[in-house]
Amino acid sequence: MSSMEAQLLRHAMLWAREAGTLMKKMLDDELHIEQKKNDSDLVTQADRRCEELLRNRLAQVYPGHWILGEEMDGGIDSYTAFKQRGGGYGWIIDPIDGTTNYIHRIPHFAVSIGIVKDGQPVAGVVYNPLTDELFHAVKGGGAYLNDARIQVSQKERRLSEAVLATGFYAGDWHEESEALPQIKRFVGSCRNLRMNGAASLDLCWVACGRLTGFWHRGLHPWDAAAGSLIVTEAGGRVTDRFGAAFHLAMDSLVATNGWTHDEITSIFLMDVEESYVVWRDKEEKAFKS
Ligand code: 2AM
Ligand code: CA
Ligand code: CA
Ligand code: CA
Repeated sequence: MSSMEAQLLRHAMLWAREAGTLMKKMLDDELHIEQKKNDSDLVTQADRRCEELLRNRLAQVYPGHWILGEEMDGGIDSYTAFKQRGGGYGWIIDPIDGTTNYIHRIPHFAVSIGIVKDGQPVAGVVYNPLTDELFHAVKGGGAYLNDARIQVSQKERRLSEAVLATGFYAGDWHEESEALPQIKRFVGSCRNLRMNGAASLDLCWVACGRLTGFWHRGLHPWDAAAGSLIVTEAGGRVTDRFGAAFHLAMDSLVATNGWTHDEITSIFLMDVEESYVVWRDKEEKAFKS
């Protein structure tokens, strides 16, 4: 680890604890809740205050680094965001990951801070202030939960043994959506399924072996910037849902202990094959008529 990266990590850990303490304290008071797009897409004053805190610390200590944060940059699409920001060091922050849990006072949410250099993740920190669990990783340096080195689970080697987590948006549950048939297939083929409501923590739980794997569609860079590095540094595998190399602007993510990875991506490939068959039959019929 370079001394620069060690210093960035120290700051990320310090500020994650600071933001975590703030969101925990703000839980004691009335939460000021606002709707973003709908009843399932919410933001609180705590989300905004924590992002502000992180942005202020960053502007003071690293004025030359760029920032991408959910509550101030949420409207931009990921490709444009990365293009605009360019190279150098960047900080990708989710002030509260698991806002719905936070609002319902379910003790499962975190602050997530990912650091990238020229587009590549170099360090990541995810902190759950209620359990006081701080996950971190630096590229090439392994992954940690507090002071202990962590590793993905070596026990579950087949999908039938896997405990998987996922998450969906309210908008995913319509008739034509792929979400329902996929859930059905996974429920039928894995040990069991969880929907915990905080993607950054799901990734860390894959990294420390509590979960065998995790998949999600439509995540944003701040959901996965820290957690995806923590998984790979813990010996796990991260790709898109078809098994292609993962990057932060991607529309889908699959993170596993490695052993179960191909079985999981093959479930998504089944959908592609099915839609190919439907398309092919339609073409054939049109050709014959
Ligand atoms: P958030 O709490 O920071 O919004 C839940 O499946 C996971 O998806 C959470 O990590 C949540 O992050 C994220 N997510 C991102 N956009 C979402 C949306 N529009 N609705 C629900 N969850 C969303
Ligand atoms: Ca999030
Ligand atoms: Ca958030
Ligand atoms: Ca949100």
